[in-house]
Amino acid sequence: TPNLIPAPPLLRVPLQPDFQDELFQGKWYVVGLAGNAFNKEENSQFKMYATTYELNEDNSYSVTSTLLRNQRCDRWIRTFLPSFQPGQFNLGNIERYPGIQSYTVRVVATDYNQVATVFFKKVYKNREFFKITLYGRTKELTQELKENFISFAKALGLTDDHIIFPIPIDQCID
Ligand code: DKA
Repeated sequence: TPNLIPAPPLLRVPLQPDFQDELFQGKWYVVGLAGNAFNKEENSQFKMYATTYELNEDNSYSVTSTLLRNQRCDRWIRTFLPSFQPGQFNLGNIERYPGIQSYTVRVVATDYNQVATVFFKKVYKNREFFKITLYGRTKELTQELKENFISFAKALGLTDDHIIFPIPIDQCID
């Protein structure tokens, strides 16, 4: 098992002020992806996927990711439960995910209608993994937004090797 770049303490990860859970709903394309278990070389052909957030009555989100895999559309659904402050969540039904000891989600920044950055941290089999996503309401974002994402990833200790920009596709995610 390779060594992992340590996950930053949550306190060092910004939180979107006055997070609006209703406005964050809907479909987000994963325009950028970075994490301590990602490798640019191994993932050079990584295809874009989309994640949809739908608010439930109890203020949890149903979170559905749709990915093209082996010529089929795979769907992954999980629940994010609101945590102690708006914009922060924990994975619901964690007992259904063998090996996962904790899973925290934090919306770093968003304007709701164009772009978002979200931080995810999980403890899996006693190892701490983290990733950040650059979400877009569209499949393309400006170079400036992508560069801001790269800077943020590097501020968290990641390098260019850990940052990927998935290839836009039409299947499954439209
Ligand atoms: C995304 O990549 C959303 C990621 C959500 C991850 C939750 C997975 C929990 C099960 C291990 O857009």
